[in-house]
Amino acid sequence: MASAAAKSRAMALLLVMFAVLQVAFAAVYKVGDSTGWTTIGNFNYTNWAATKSFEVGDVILFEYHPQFHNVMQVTHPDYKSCNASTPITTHTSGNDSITINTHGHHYFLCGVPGHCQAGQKVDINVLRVSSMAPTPAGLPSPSTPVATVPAPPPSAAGPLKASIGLLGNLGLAMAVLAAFVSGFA
Ligand SMILES: [Cu+2]
Repeated sequence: MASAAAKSRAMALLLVMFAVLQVAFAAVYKVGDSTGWTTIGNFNYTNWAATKSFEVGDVILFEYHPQFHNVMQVTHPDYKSCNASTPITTHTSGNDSITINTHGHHYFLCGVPGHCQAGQKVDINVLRVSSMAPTPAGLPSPSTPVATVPAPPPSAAGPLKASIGLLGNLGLAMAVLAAFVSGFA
């Protein structure tokens, strides 16, 4: 008969394995593919994003000429109105890798005047159902106000539950979580 301590060690190991798997599964998406991040050619970044299934842990790569463009993560209202005056974060290297750490929408635009209006904006939306990745504990997620996410109905979803969601079975995940938590109780 396994002791509670042995059980919790096993569960901890399981979580580590899932974390490792997540690293292996994380995808890198270059925004605009071969076009990159630009206003030239009126690339449709909305259509580009619509063909992707983003997951937590994925890396969004913006490649552009830093003299002509930049990348700003912005709020939903600023995304809609192309307001570049109050960005959450700004990237200017021309080769910016941004790791998506949370579910929901992540709004990016080019802050150079006129570029967002010309379509240089993209919404990286990580759906809850498609994302079974672990959420790093203690990581702040200020960029994605839950209130702006229209879709899935609120559930008891939390970071811990998400961290074992790779099982693809919510019920099993909850059971494992319960065992894991009780192991430490
Ligand atoms: Cu630009």
